Amino acid sequence: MRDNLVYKILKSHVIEGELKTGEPVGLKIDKTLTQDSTGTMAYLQLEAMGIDRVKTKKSVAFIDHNMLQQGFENADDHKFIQTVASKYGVYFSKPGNGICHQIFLERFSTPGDTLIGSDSHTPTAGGVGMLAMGAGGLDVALAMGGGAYNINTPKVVKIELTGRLNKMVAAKDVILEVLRVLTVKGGVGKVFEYGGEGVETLSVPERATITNMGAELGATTSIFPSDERTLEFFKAQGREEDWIEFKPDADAVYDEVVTINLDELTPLTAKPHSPDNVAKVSEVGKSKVDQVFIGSCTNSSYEDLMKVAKILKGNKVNPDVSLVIGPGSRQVMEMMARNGALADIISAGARILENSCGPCIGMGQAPGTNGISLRTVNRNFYGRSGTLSGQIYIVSPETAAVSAINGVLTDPTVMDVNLTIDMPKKFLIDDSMILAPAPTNAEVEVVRGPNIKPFPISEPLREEVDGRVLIKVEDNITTDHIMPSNSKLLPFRSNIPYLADFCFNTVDTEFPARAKEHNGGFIVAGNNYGQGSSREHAALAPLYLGVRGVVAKSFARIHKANLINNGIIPMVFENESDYEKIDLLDAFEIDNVKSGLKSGFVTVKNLTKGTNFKAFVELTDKEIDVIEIGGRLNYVKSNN
Ligand code: MIC
Ligand code: SF4
Repeated sequence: MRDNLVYKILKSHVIEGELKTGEPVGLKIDKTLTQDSTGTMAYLQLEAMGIDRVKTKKSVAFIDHNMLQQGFENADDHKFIQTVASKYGVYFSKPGNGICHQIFLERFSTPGDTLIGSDSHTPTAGGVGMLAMGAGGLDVALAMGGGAYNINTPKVVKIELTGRLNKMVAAKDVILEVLRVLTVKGGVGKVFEYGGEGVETLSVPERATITNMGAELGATTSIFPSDERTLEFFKAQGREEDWIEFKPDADAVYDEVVTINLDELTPLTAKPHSPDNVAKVSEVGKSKVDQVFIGSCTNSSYEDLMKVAKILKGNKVNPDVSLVIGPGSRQVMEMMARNGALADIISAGARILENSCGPCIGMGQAPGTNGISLRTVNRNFYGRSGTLSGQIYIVSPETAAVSAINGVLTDPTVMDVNLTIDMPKKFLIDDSMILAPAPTNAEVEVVRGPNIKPFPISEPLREEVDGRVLIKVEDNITTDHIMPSNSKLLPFRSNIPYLADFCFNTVDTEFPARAKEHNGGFIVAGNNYGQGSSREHAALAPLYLGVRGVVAKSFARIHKANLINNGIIPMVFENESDYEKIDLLDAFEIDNVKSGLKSGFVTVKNLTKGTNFKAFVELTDKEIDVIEIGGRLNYVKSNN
């Protein structure tokens, strides 16, 4: 049949539309995940949909992001999610059990199935052969309710891995190399399928590091086959019955092929402030390091942290460095506590955090002024660490650990340590922190703290849309720019009126006041607008501030979907040169919008300049209906 892995899953899950590259399809979703910082919204939306119980094979709610309980807000939100999950038939992973993607991989992943999660790193589960995609909370709520998940049929790019990694070169260096070659917008509209003889040299956690950070390419997702190495992992997790062999046809076809020779890779780093700003560690020079963080959903597996423990054993962390370790799950932490590796890490002088996202999302451990921080995370966007002047370099656990000892950024190949890890045949399995839902909906009362405020709902589209240009931003604006997240703001993820006052805060602190003064208006942006996280707050806060449309050179996939779901019109410049001709506070007017949406483009009048320009609106028929009726929730209600 010449099917690659991606088409095998797409063919068995397509329930709307036809599989033709670029064309919209609706997929049946087998499993879903949410985490707490997007989950409160997702479950409020699920409640608003008026269904009784989720209709997926399995849905899981994790608590891993908002872990610093500085006030009542986070603990209240945890309780809300716990009770609402139980009521609707969703499994609940308690705070302390670990990071959603790590636990999902360990305990819930199943090759050949579909997964969507309200977190952009959901593709982690692609490491075992799932088609796993990040989505906005509302899309996840809809999938929990049994609805299709809509994507454009992606191109499938084969990443052919040849050879084998050299010692001290890591899976992280593989994905950094892919990012170097393809950039943060190189994956838009594509799924990356890994193949070739190099695949079998990589363990499941290594594969998961690669699929996790594939999100930074802007890709729909990334996937590995499920083979003997995958079976080893499932056996160790006591889940052999969940494993199937899942391989592409021998003569499978691909839209493109990119070859990466593992033998040739050397340790790499992504310099501030973008994951594709990649250079060889050896060429960056021995910059002095203030902080090292080893953890996050990209690199916090048992295998990663055991390697770190081997490097640290018998050494001390440099006196000028703060080394912070965040294990990915309780399974990882407990196994390392029992085998003594955790003691080696503690003895070296590391600071041990609980099993959660932690510093990756600015939940504590913000570096000092101008601080240089090496991190094994997947994103080093401006301001994300919580310190605007912080300089975050993304590195592998090996580079991080060796540099923590030396006090300067160091190519780890200089150190001679045996990093072979004897992987246990059986992992420590204890699911007592995963709570099963109540048997029926009626048994549970949902507990709602005062921090949970109603979410804004868009209004039906008018014939004419007008307003001022409220902000004009550059290329590659991330959702961390649009709706920053840190320990001060994350507790308000269920309180849009509060959050809205910080919208675009790292770029332009006047934006919220300006938007309110002018009763809303437009955002003008460059390429790849809204890259990064899946947080729909980056659409909800602008919606609350009256934003009616975004005109950009191009959009990132999940953010575009979130704008549409919230009734905000995404428009793409026909001529990119028109971007240059727009200034802050120019008055825009778009007449006959509804017919414009149907014809695929609108004419935007710039009343201030007395000029016009054309913009494409690339929307499916369903998306047009969603915008016309004022967002996806209104659409769902009107179609029930
Ligand atoms: C991230 O890594 O940016 C996050 C925080 O996990 C987000 C989700 C969020 O903003 O809550 C993501 O990746 O989608
Ligand atoms: Fe958590 Fe960071 Fe992973 Fe996002 S990228 S899920 S914040 S660990």
